[in-house]
Amino acid sequence: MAQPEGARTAAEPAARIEQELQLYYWMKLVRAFEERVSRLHRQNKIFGGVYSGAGQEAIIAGICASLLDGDFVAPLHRDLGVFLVRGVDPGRLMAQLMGKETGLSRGKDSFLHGGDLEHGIFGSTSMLGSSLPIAVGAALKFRMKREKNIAVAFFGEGASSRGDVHEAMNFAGVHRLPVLFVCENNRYAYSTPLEKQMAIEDVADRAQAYGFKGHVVSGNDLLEVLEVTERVVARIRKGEGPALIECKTYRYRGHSEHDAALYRDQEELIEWQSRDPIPRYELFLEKKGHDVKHIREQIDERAQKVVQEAVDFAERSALPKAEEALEDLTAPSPTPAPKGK
Ligand SMILES: Cc1ncc(C[n+]2csc(CCOP(=O)(O)OP(=O)(O)O)c2C)c(N)n1
Repeated sequence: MAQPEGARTAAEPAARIEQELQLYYWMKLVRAFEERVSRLHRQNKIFGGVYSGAGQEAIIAGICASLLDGDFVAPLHRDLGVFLVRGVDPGRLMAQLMGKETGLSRGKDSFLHGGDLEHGIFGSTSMLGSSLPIAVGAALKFRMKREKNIAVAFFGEGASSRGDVHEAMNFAGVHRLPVLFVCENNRYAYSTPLEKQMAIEDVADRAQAYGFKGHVVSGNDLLEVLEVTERVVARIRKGEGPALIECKTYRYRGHSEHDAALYRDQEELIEWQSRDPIPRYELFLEKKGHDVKHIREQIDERAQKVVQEAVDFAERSALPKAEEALEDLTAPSPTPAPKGK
């Protein structure tokens, strides 16, 4: 990313400064994109449910910053930002949300199950937690083929109560597979509060039972997520087996756009908003000598432009044709082996 005006020019490596600003841009882009999606949902332009991750952007940016081409990611229904940060075209993503034929699944699904394997993104599954065994399977494939990549599985604290999650972690622990489990603990699973979900304080404690380390970080502090992830991912890539990072966070909106979240009180929301990851990171940038006001203006403008172009592209795109309804529903049959072999 070209450095915006206002970026400090101290004797620090340009790559580091560029990364600092790139992370800021990612959080801003994800927030702007999701805010727009919420508005479009109210205008009845979105196909299917909308599960906003507003408030959780530092997790997406901080985890994805350590990923490389070829890594496999299984995001949660709330992780639209993973698509943007992993480089999926924002226009195609918006078209997916609007059910258009230019979307990732050519208009055959809502955002919820849309994936993009070209960018190593597996579409989330309806059964909570069932994407963890899939990520573990991808990690097993990396191990069997001696590939250097890793798999990452995002899940919520609600999903962590499901059997699939434990089976996946157990298998990964036994076989020391290259997989990172990321729990986005936002304190509510739909309307179920944390204390009704589990009898322990930290999901991360469960990792010990499967023979690997669990780490707890503030999911609203990008620098903390980043620092722990870099360390943990380096160990996974070296072959030291799986790890779990639990990110404590909060979702600002309801479970989905149709949920007014009346089961939680306003004060709690306001308290968490005061820990918003974006202004918190701006403070860091300011301390490092950046002209934050200037950078914010430039980055907001850039993010809004990207979002607007994505909306324009999606709105211009056609709905899928009825005669294509049965295409791409199953994987192509493997080419039969030549006779006599
Ligand atoms: C096995 C299963 N049970 C219930 C649901 C309905 N459901 C969808 S999302 C959700 C809440 C999930 O909470 P959590 O895993 O903490 O993730 P969050 O939505 O908070 O990000 C529920 C109960 C489901 N999809 N699958």
